[in-house]
Amino acid sequence: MSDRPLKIGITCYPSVGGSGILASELGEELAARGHEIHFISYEPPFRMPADNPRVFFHPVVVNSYNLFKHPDYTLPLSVKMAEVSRDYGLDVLHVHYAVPHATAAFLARSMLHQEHRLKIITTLHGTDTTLLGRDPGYGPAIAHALENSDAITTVSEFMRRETGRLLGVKRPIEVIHNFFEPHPARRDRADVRRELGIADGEAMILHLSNLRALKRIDLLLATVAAIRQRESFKFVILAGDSFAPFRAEVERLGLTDRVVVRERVSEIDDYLKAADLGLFTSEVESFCLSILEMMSIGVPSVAFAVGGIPEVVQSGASGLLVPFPDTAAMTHAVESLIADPARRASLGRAARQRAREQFSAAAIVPRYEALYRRVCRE
Ligand code: GMT
Repeated sequence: MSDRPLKIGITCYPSVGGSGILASELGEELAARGHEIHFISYEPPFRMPADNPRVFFHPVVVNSYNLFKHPDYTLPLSVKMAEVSRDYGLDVLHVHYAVPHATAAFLARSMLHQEHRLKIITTLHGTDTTLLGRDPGYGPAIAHALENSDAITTVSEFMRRETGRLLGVKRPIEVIHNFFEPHPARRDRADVRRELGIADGEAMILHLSNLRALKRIDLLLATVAAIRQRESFKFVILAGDSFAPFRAEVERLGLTDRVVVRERVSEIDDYLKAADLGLFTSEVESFCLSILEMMSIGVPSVAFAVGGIPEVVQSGASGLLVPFPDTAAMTHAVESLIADPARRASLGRAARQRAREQFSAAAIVPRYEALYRRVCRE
């Protein structure tokens, strides 16, 4: 196949979440490289590029019928995938997060029969393997959809191993790590810190996530509550979901004057740039895109050494990792960085360099392009 621009369908979860963010950023980067991008989902992805003539959005409409106790998304999604593939002549359908996207893509290809040999690439992001892959109600369907994809990728070596172990997939799984490109600042650092009430001399510790159970917000708050120099920091949480269920715990731990929460912020870059260090207590992460987001602007993180995180952060060089679930070690690591701005700066410099060399769009997007061209040729 020549190097003509490709027509690529992308399906992901549009709500706040690493897989949707990665898929949106990938679409933006591919469009900037001349490809035509068709997002297919029930809503425009959270960070879908706006006003780009090469980016299209095709909504999947889910009607509710009294007959069904649970509305079905898989079938309308597969019908829309088939329709868009046929009408726009898609070369590739790239689905992010296997459930139910990979199964819907398989159905779409079956609907098209021989009229259009649609290529399907499935990227596994995390709980599609580590949680749903273990569920007997999902595992066999996920494995079936993977065996019927033209290529399978995932975001870390950890995930590649787990997918083999939990789903018994025999096909090759290519590891293409996540990437992130920082956007230009819109507000200056001092302005953002003023808005958040960070006083001079206070370190800004930042956590961002969708607060799901595996993020272990209990351990996060326990770590922060144990920091001895109470006046030395503010803890800012950018919450992708309502923080209300955790308010009582913040109060119980006496953290009300230390914790600042912003919910469902779409422009996170300015907050990242205002931070001094990141803090993450997930019990499992296939990669942890939030850590990379901070690394890419030179902010080091403290996290548990779980899942794919050690592939992203080299402990002691580009951040600090401690064994799960040792919150005392976590607090100690945070305290050491609060007290040592020079160490923060040197870890931050190394983090930024690593992000640029290993996990930038320039390093990663060509690998997806090469994969698309390879499956189209096969
Ligand atoms: O698998 C999930 O829980 C959902 C997914 C998401 O949409 O946030 O998160 C995963 O994908 C991200 C992007 O590849 C990774 O950075 C996250 O580590 C991963 N989450 C988990 O593995 C828990």
